[in-house]
Amino acid sequence: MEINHNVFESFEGPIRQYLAQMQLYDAAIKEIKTKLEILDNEFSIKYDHNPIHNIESRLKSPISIMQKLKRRDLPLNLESLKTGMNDIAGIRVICNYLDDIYHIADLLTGQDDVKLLLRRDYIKHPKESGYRSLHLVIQIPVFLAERVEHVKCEVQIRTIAMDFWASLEHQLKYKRNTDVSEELRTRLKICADAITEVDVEMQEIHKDILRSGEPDQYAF
Ligand code: 0O2
Repeated sequence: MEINHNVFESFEGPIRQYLAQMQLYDAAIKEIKTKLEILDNEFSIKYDHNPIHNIESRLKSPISIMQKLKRRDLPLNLESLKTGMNDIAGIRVICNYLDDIYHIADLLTGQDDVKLLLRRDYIKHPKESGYRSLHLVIQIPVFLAERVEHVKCEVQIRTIAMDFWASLEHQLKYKRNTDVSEELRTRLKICADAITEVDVEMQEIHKDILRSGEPDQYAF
């Protein structure tokens, strides 16, 4: 999100504080994306393999923020936004293979300035819907002119196949204003299970190719 500073300076009070807070989340997203790109580049040079297929990011919209705060019975103020929400800054890392997810997560959270606040492994423990991803809530320092702010960001890491399923399932469930029937939920879950098998098999094929003598090796 690019912020026009002339407009920014014309705001007072809570709106200005909200914009300043959003600017911090925006800065955190930029920092974390850079970290991920550096890791991906290092892999590609050293091992001829890119673990990251692509990276997406977003700042949660004001409407979504308000809805989430209301759902959780939290007051609509800056404090509950900062302490009660983990996903105002969100990064989605789409990896090629299952192993890439855990390599990237370990390398990112192993960095000195990255503090891991929460880790939810919905790959080893998928949600009832069939949703699979590794979720990390991390905190990183953002250096401003006169102070350092520690800013939270949710990083969702998943394979291309998991992302394909989650994107379509999200559209099918949330873009409609009615609940999805039990039968459709079961069919979506069957698709999620089929995709899991594909992910595992693609990983195995990749490993077999590596074993057969290709130069692409993981060990640092
Ligand atoms: P959006 O539009 O993606 O942002 P937390 O957010 O951690 O404070 P919560 O809500 O319990 O608490 O977190 P959870 O369930 O660990 O992760 C929420 C996010 O994961 C969702 O964000 C989705 O992005 C994704 N997600 C979780 N379950 C599902 C699912 O069944 N299907 C799909 N497609 N995505 C899922 P939001 O806020 O719902 O929306």
